[in-house]
Amino acid sequence: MDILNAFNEYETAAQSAIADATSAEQLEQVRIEFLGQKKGKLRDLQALVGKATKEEKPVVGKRFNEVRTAVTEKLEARLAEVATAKTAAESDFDPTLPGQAMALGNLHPITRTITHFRELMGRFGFRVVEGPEIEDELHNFDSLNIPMEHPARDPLDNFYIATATAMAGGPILLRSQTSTVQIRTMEQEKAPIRIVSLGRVYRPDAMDPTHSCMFHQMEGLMVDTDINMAQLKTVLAMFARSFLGPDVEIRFRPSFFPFTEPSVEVDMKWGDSWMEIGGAGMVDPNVFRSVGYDPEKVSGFAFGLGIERFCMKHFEVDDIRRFYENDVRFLKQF
Ligand code: FA5
Repeated sequence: MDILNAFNEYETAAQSAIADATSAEQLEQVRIEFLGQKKGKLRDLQALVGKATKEEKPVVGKRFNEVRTAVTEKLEARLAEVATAKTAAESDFDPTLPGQAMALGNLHPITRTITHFRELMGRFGFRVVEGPEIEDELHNFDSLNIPMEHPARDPLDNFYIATATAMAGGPILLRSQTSTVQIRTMEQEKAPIRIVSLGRVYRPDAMDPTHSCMFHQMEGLMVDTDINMAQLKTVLAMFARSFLGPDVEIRFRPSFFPFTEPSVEVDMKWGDSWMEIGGAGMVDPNVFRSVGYDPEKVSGFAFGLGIERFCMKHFEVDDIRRFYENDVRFLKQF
């Protein structure tokens, strides 16, 4: 039937005109041309329907409606597509620009040092344990044989936390040393013990090239039946050489800590002078008693090392404050 051919031709032409249109304006032109009420090609088709014979009419009428609906729907769909494309084109998004490379971070030198310390001490057979940074006086002082009148307890030399103290019903402070973890470990475990604990400690010290008010310590504790000072010196010397190289010079000086007897301080060569890197000694019998150990049956050594100072030597940093200024130019070097 010629009429149906005309419908098909109309539909094909309309579909391709719609597909070719790339803007709302062009689509409006297509609408006027194909669906327009006044002069559009649809009117010509309508005229053909009018001319159809009585028999042809039902078929032709149905086809007319189909074609009109199909073209109208196609036009609307394309209009929506063009509108979305326009939004994307108008935005700042330019898919042809090269991507922005992600800046890769790296671990803080102190974090790297801590990881390295753990690994070295693990090889010496020391297990890593954790302890809280917020402490009571029992663990920070009492059990460590630090008497009530000792200057280490001075509120001006510690960070006491007023609110926590009020809530706990007893003095609470930020721990001033990791020796607290010796006590916590011995409270929970029986000898033999061989642990290290690495973490933050806090002291209101004046900041200078070797002092910070927050710094890190590595505590070590070894308790067994026959531990002596020679073993302590060997472990510390081996550790220092493993971390800082075989040529590092360290020395031990007699010193005093309430929780060790005898006690030493450990220094390392720093240019033409020496820098203190830690304290150590044989665990004081009073400490053993405070945790329920029998000092006649066990002996032990303990040490507390300043992690920042090792890190300074290792990475050749001459001022501790550099670690905590968050200067990316400095941190990038590691
Ligand atoms: C102590 O803290 C003892 N608890 C160490 C100890 C443990 C002795 C076990 C015996 C047995 P001292 O206050 O000296 O000791 O600190 C130990 C190390 O921490 C120092 O040698 C130093 O390396 C480091 N240190 C101390 N104060 C600071 C600070 N303000 N900033 C950076 N490092 C510090």
